[in-house]
Amino acid sequence: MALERTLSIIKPDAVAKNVIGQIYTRFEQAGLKIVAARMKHLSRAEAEGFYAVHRERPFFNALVEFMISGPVMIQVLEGEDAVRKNRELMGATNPKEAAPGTIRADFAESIDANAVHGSDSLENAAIEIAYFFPATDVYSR
Ligand code: RTP
Ligand code: MG
Repeated sequence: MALERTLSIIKPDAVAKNVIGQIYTRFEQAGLKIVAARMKHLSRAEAEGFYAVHRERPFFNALVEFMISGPVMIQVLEGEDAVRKNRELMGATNPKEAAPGTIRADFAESIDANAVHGSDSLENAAIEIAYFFPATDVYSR
């Protein structure tokens, strides 16, 4: 299996709940290394640009409003099969459907305030990592 990188965002609801450390522990226990990290309060333009693929979806405005409602914690995770592994740790988009023990089952309230983002493919991971981190700020190890 290949060493991969994926982009993870701890969304405003989970930052407000003070569970950054608990979520980081799950990444670490799954063998994912944090190789870049940054806390940031996204501007509307940054959030809209990040979610540009969803621009035509009915939930786009609500998603952007939520993502700019407070600071987020953005990290690059590195490890074997990192994209899929992170999605597995996250659980289903709707926390009501998320498997027990997943981040969303344990920390998310609703499909809008669902605690975390994770890249959904290796291709999108590369695009999303570059959106937030210059290559020199990612410390592969
Ligand atoms: P994410 O991108 O945040 O990791 O989540 P995801 O892949 O599981 O879900 P995606 O389809 O990419 O949607 C992005 C975010 O938009 C919100 N959403 N709301 N009301 C709705 O039907 C709906 N569908 C999606 C969620 O907050 C989702 O995480
Ligand atoms: Mg997605």
